[in-house]
Amino acid sequence: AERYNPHAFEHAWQEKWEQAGLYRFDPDAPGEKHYAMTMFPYPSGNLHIGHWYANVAPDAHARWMRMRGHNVLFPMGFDAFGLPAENAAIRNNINPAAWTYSNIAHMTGQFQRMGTMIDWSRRFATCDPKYYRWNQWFFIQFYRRGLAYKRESLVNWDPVDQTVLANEQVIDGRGDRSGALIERRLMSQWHFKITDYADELLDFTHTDMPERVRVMQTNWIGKSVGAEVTFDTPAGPETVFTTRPDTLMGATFLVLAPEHARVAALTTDEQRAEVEAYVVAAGRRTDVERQQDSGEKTGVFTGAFATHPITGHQLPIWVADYVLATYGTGSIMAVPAHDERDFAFARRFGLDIREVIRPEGGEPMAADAEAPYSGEGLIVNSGDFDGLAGGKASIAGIVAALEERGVAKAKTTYRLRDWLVSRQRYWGTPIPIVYCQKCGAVPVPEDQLPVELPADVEFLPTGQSPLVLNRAWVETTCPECGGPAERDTDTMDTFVDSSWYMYRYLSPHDDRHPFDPAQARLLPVDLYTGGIEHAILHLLYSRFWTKVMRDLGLTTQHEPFAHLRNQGIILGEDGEKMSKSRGNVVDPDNLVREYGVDTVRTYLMFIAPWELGGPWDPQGINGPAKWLGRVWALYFGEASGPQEGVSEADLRYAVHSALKKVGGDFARMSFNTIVAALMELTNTLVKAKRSPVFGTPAWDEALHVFNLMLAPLVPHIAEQIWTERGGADSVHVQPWPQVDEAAATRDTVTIGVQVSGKVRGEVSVSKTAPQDEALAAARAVPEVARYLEGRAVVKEIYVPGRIINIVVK
Ligand code: ANZ
Ligand code: ZN
Repeated sequence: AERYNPHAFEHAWQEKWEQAGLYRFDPDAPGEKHYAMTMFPYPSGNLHIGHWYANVAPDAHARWMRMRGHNVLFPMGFDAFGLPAENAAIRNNINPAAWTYSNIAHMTGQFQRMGTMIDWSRRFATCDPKYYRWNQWFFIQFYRRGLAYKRESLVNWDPVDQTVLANEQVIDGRGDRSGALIERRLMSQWHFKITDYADELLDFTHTDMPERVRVMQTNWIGKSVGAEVTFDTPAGPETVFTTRPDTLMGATFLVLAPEHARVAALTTDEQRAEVEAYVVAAGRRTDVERQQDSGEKTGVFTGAFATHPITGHQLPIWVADYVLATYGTGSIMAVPAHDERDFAFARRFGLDIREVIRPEGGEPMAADAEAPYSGEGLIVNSGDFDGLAGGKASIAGIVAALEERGVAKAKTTYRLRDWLVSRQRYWGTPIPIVYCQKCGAVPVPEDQLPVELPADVEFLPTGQSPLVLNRAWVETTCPECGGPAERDTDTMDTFVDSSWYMYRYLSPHDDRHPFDPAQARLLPVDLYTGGIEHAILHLLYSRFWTKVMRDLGLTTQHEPFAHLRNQGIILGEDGEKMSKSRGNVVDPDNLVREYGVDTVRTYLMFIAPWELGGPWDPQGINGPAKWLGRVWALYFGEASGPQEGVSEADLRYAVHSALKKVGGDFARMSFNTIVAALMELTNTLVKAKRSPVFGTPAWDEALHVFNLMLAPLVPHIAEQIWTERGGADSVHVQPWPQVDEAAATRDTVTIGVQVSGKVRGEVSVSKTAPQDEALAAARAVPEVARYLEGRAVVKEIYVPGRIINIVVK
């Protein structure tokens, strides 16, 4: 009767669903389990359109899975530790916990307004001591297994956020949050030994991740197969890592990283001042700057020479910052004839270039060559090795030969570093270690966990964590000897929190285990969705964490996620990333107030292929708004307009072929095409309402099936329709309808009918209709009949399923 007014019922339904516990997950309910998760948000204060985009489509998918009979767990929590809370505390003198929890309350309300099927009884925040005590418990298990260790290391110091960052958090030499230029500092820090799992992390057999995510992780781990070769030097044997042992005879000098421990010992007195100045200058440059191929190579001679292990030649030893201290052994054998960087360096400083790989049938390298040769070929100028194939293929054989002579050893190197977890910040999980003068580092006994963050802290911009300044908290007793001891004043990287939160949803209130082992049958997460920005860090860390949990006997899973899918990004109208400073931010709350939740949900699924995203179009939302108005009128309005000729078969074909398409598109997570298919079906239904099929059982079936198809996408209007049509219970506990395959496939096709080569009308006939039948149907089409009247037919052409042409005179 009335027009579509979502505000009349959307909120009421949300409250009813919540009261009825409609979305409460019961692990013992029937149906095959399906664990769906979207990446939990940081409680920054407000849900933005990106959160909506990330959550609405997976919600529709989870609802669809539920209707298909799965027992669906779809939880949500908050990634609640981290710098913004602390920075807000420093700026506005508010407690980080108060700031965080008030944001969580607000954002939970916003999530509820989205109409998702999230089971809120499982919500948790990682800043809750009930959660982070398990971070500490895990830390201690890692420590006991030798997977957590403390060592001095050269770290990335963010001078703005006043903390150390993991390599993964340094982007182009800058802190990923602060944007500050990162400094290098030597500090004693806790690390997790993710490198123990490097090879296993390269294996994606048990997890289905998009190709580009696998590539990014693989590159990050950066496995290089090669050899270590040892050269004698005046300061002892120096080992280098090379991926090209086949070029050993072309090594004409060695290069050490400026931070290499042996630089001082090798440097001769004449060279000392120059080398020291160079090392200081290099310390000010970031790894990225150093590795830029464009910049001119810099370096300095140490004055010392190394002995080539085969020829005995004396090779000068240089220091240069294109060699990184943190990769391989921090030193290289330079082969300028075949390596770009070595070539540039040799040209710059006039060092020898010796060709050892030559393309088959090629000329010897010219003395004034302008570039190295890095391709395949035959080994030359290399004594016994001459004539062998050079390049990757022959490396194993060459290494074996060098191993026999005792000058090299096969070696595989990884770019991946151990995970640095110490942060000099307050708002994180305290590291559960105390330091005793007698006993050294001692883990806090498990029955004393959690080590809680003290609440009475002051935030002063001193560059020191409030934990350091809180002596009452720092001073404690040693669990081993009872003597005086001090707590570790660092907190854990917040990536620790998100590395295992998928387990916590299984039993979020368990205070005896990180998760209840009886719930392990719900693992792994069947479908994990989130942004591509987490392709490396978060995913690698959580994969690592699961493997450690497996090795601790906590799970039998090898991977946390069976399938991962990434959504795209909704950009501003201008095609730029949405940001307050650009003034192109779209506020979902305003859209909901204006159009209602279901329209916003529809638009976010319709706006673009979900995995691609795209720019926001403020006009675009009118389409979905109008569509839902038509859907409403279809059920509750008066039919008006000319009579139509929809048959029962037409209607059932439209309904069941749409149902089939929508099911397939849900399985592929192709949400925009689902909305398009339902819009198209609406057109047919609107026509059918003005046709003889109206009021027949096929009509009732159509309205029923369409109602069920709407449910996952637009849960509120679907529920309202369901109830007003007298449906029992909720539309959201109904089974997904079955496709009637016979109805969904039709062998009829629509063919254009030409009269003397001009298309005058269309006719629907079976693909296999005999000529008489097809032509009879064609002549009966009114537009065609008009052109035939009073004319003589000279020829009739019929290609079944394709062409009908009636030629007249
Ligand atoms: C000799 C050689 C000859 C090399 C040649 C390359 C080509 P990936 O593939 O990335 O692992 N290298 C080793 N340690 C290094 C460090 N700490 N800093 C900078 N460069 C380093 O690269 C391995 C190659 O990079 C090694 O193989 C070494 O140079 C260099 F025709 O050794 B090669
Ligand atoms: Zn002690």
